[in-house]
Amino acid sequence: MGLIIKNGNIITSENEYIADILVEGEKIIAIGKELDIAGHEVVDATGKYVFPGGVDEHVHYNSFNSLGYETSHAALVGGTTTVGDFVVQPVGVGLKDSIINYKRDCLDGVATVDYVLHGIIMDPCEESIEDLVNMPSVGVSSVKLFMAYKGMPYYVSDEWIFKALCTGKESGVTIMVHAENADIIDVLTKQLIAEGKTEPKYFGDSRPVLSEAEATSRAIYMAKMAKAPIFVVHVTNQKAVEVIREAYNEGVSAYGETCTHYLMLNDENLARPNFEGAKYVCNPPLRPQSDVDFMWEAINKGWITSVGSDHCAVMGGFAEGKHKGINDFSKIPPGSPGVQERLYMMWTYGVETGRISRQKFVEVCCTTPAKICGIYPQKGDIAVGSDADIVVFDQNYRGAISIKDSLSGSDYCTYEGYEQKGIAEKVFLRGKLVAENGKFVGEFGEGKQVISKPYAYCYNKFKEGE
Ligand code: DUC
Ligand code: ZN
Ligand code: ZN
Repeated sequence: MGLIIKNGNIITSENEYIADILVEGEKIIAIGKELDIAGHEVVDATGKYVFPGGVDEHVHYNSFNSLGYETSHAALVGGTTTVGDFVVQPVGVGLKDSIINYKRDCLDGVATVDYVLHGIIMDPCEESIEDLVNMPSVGVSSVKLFMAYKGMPYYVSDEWIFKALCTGKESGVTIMVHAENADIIDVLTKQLIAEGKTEPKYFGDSRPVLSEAEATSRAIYMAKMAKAPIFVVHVTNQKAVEVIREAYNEGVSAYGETCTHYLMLNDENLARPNFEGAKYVCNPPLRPQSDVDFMWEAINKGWITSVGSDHCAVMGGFAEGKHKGINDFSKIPPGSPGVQERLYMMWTYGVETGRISRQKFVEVCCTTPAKICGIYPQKGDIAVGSDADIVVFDQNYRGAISIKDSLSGSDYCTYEGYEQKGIAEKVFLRGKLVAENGKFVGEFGEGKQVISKPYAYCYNKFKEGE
């Protein structure tokens, strides 16, 4: 017996049409009008939208002091069926081994959502660079390097970024960068703290727009010299987007993502009273409203390819985690939960306000992230042969984001009180119903690794092996 999702208004990144979807096992096996329902379970989606399960290419579990996969059902409840998680490389452990160990220790039997993994180079040395070519053998074809965090384990110098770009392209590994100028941030942070400006409202001043634009430009020049593609994660502002856009127009394979909070929240949140600003400390920081407005234009015009959540539910939440920085904003653990709310914010404040079309919503939240992660068309599309990751969306639901509905494990919601128009009425992961109207109804620990194919989206301008 299969499953038929009947008569829904199917939205893909390119199309919208009413049809039935036939699922057998874990896959979509047919799409058409008036499919024969005999012998199948039927879900009536008449009057509802139906779109691919969200692909959130940018989340953190078990890194940056964040909670782990025991909270990953939050993604499913929010309509996201696949996440892209960044795997920390402990010093002294090979890059490939860091993936094998992480899977064994943190994922197998714990993950409830499907996941694709990105490496992080944290032990910059020749062995780590050489190991890049082995990453596809463990299903990983993207690796992040941090230009920020002077004096901290995440930081890598330009030498290693350039080498990673040169070697990564030999095996089709996409190099991702966190682009902020570490030295400038270090100087400004020390100055501000020395002046007694220790509250969260000064956090943004320590990491200015230009420190991001400069690092973005430097990273892209390195990619150009290496003749390699580059993907800039969590782009926040107009200047950085312009750097990417100009390079792309000149023929460089430079791409960027932004994140939900850079579309939803501005820097005024950092000045909230009673240390509440700490909830909004993330790297890079929230920007002025003019940049927020520009980022909507950037996704609409295709200058920015995708929208991740940068979900990072800091251990201890606001009460204990964020309060580590009560006397010094630079000690506030960065990051906020957002995987559960990403699609709702993008729909409510993007589609419902007319800022983006429904197709664009699917493109930036599902399809392009899957392409960037090398997991398309298995994920990110409603198509015959794709995994049956499907959201039946009731666009008439009206509510508000509240911590009482949150499954993130944190004690606060980044978007507390924001309107929510529409709800994932039913969420299917590989053909199994896992969430219904804000409730998790699946089995814990059934998430699977999605194997990432090398030479993914960012290599589109390249030919394999060149
Ligand atoms: N970068 C991220 O992508 N997430 C958390 C903090 C950071 O620096
Ligand atoms: Zn980052
Ligand atoms: Zn992140």
